[in-house]
Amino acid sequence: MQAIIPCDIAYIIKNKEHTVVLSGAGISAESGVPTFRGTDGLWSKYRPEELACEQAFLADPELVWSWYQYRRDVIKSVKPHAGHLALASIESLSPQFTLITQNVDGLHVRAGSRRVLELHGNIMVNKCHSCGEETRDEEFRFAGEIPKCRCGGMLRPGVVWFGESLPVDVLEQAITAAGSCDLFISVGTSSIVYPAASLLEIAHEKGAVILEINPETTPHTRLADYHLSGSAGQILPVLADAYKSLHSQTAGD
Ligand code: BJW
Ligand code: ZN
Repeated sequence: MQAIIPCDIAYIIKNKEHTVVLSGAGISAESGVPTFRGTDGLWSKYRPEELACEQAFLADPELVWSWYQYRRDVIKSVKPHAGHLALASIESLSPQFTLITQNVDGLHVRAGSRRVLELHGNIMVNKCHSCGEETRDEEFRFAGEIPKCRCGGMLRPGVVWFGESLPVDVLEQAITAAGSCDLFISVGTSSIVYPAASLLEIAHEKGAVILEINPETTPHTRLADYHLSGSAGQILPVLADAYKSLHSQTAGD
């Protein structure tokens, strides 16, 4: 592991052909969306494995819907922050850039990122537990009654729960991007949930430079070439500014 500052990283990005970013809940924390494995909040007494799974939904759909409605309300009330915007601006200057997110909050798209792969779905989507039909419904509010599909089945949030497969086409694109990138940036993820966490391993095996941005270490820190310890909202804007200024110097040459 090398000691490094964001300006040095900007040089690294500048010299790379394809940058892949894998983001997790930590990047949305500074917008006000709680992380999964944090310690504050009403829902912290539940581990994500206890609510984000089909067994929990079938055992107590009201409890699971209440959790998702609370999270939908939080997400609707927040905005992307400087870290999300920084990734969108790095993308706009990069030859090839893929943003893979585990987040279901849609904040990267709202920040202007264009090539976004949502590995775990989107929280604003409702999906039928019986027929699988999906509809994006931002107006729906859970108020105690489980919503029903036109087929009569129970509607659930259109996200990927534990034990469920990720959307095949999205996962394939993510694996291809991780296996062909030359720089892989992991930001705001605990790196413990698979198969998302395997993407960094794929990139590492193929020889990509690995950068991790997180105030804490993770099981993947040992694979990282660089670990920037700090928050996404502080580090990414510095990185984007340094990158932009390098870019304009080259453009002016
Ligand atoms: C900051 C910050 C700041 C804070 N700036 N950073 C291989 C090995 C072992 C287990 C498995 C395996 N393969 C599959 C499994 C099982 C399972 C799994 O991974 N379990 C692990 C817990 C061990 N995986 C699955 O079940 C997956 N499906 C699957 O594999 O299908 C195939 C299959 C099918 C059937 C049978 C067997 C296999 C599906 C996983 C779905 C995960 N779903 C969730 C919920 C999504 C919907 C929702 O939002 O409600 O996804 S769980 C939750 O965890 C959510 C997240 O996307 C995901 C990852 O969490 P994330 O983003 O990393 O957040 P945190 O909170 O953990 O970490 C935040 C980080 O930010 C921390 O590090 C902080 O330090 C940092 N931070 N502030 C920067 N300001
Ligand atoms: Zn249905």
